[in-house]
Amino acid sequence: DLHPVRRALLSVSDKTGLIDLAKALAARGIELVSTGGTAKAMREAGLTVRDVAELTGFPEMMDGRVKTLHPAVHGGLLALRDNAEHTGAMAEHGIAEIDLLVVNLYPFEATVAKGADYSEAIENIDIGGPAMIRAAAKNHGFVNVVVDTEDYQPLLDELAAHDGATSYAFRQRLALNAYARTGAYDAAVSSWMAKALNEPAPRRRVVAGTLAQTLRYGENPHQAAAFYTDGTSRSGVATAEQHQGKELSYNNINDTDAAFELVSEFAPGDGAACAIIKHANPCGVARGATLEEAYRRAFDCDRTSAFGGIIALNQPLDGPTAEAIAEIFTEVVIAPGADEAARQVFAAKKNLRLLTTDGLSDPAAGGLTLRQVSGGFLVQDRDNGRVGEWELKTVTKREPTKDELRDLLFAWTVAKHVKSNAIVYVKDGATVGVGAGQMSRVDSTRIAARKSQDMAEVLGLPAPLTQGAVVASDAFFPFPDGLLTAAEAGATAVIQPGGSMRDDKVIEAADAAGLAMVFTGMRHFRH
Ligand code: 93A
Repeated sequence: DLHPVRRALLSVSDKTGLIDLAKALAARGIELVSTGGTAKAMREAGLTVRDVAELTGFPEMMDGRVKTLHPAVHGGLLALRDNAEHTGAMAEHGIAEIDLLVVNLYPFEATVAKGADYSEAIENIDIGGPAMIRAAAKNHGFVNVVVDTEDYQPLLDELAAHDGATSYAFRQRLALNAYARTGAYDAAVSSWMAKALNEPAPRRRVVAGTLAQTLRYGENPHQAAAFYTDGTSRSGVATAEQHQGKELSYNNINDTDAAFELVSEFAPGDGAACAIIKHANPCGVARGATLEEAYRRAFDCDRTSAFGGIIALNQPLDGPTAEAIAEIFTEVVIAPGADEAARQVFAAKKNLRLLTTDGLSDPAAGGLTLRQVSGGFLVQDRDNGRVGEWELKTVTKREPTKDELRDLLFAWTVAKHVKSNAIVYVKDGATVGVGAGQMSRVDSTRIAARKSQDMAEVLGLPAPLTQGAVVASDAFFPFPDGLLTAAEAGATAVIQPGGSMRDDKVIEAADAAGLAMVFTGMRHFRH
């Protein structure tokens, strides 16, 4: 994969290091070709240089706007050296191979930074440079492309190491860097224009990712939207395979992600689990002896909200679960696989979208989450925090029972996936009341209890399922009132981070109500 360098084209605005580089290349017997100012600088240093105009048979024209934009240059950069048709075309048209391209672009960024006016900025948009860079980078099988002065020395080292040739791996690295440069350059032009035209932002924003899908619209029909993948996960919503149903919408993707990340907290080996999501919050999460039972128990947490929801399962979808799901309208089902029976059941439900993944997401995985704010964005580590049983600290006189403890940890895990302020009641491995997204914690506690009461009526139960349930709070109770509301609803045990100034008052209230309470020492805000 070594390829010798015999001819170099140098065209640089920033002449730093140019002469030393050119001298070293000339000393290796490499022919130097160059554009106006660059050629002049090299000649003044006593080097022998061929003008690009000699190669093209055209003078540089239009104030230099057209100097290298010619088949003699682009053919020399793009021709495949091992392709008879390409080498034939070179011979026929007298095109010389260019093995090394050294370019740095018109200083557009620096020009606009020093406050240049509109027409000066426009003149500083390099066209020929990026065209050559992209051509040379594409043909990195044979051609070297250097776009940074810092790469001059590594290039010379590479040539020295291989007796005037370069390796494929080296050329690949140069190409990768070259495309990053041209991408950033055009992004700078676009940002400058947006500013000059007083547009809030370029319509086609530069997003770090690969466009996976343009969406019909965003959160609302008047918002344009697209879905980008960033290659950081192999088993989440971004890599799932869709088997049927309409194209996913913006909100579908967002909710499906919330559902699948939540259900992925429950290892399939520990039993079946199901999460149902509406507006990015769970309206039911449950374990079950079977997947169908997990679904039905999750559904029973809040049947009203589950309508038109998004369902995630931690085991491959089977026939009986598919039958149960098909009883009401559901937008999306996502699972790590689906058997033939399940697919047949869903085949009759044309609008239901079925997605399968390769395994579950890893809740412990690292990574970053991004959130946009006006004029910028916030970056933070992914919330992969988990609390083990041994890390819990009982702060009340009463210790939780074994069953309570199991439910407390389940409730805590679910609370992590509920928008703050989050309150989650759990009984026997199923949520029985979820309070989400309230500005006051006591409101979340009341809402969750009231929803449970509503469900008791729907299900014809004598009492709401919060009776004898446990409760999780994603952050500390600042006052005893939230805790007392949970106790009134019938909760017997509490899990929360602790750390409030009034913890002693909250613990006192818990003891007075006969509750068992554990502190996690970790918070799970989610906004
Ligand atoms: O105006 S251009 O876009 N037209 C071209 O054909 C062209 N070819 C090279 N600018 C072009 N270049 C740029 O000229 C190079 O990217 C480099 O920045 C600059 C070098 O010009 P000179 O050698 O005259 O200083």
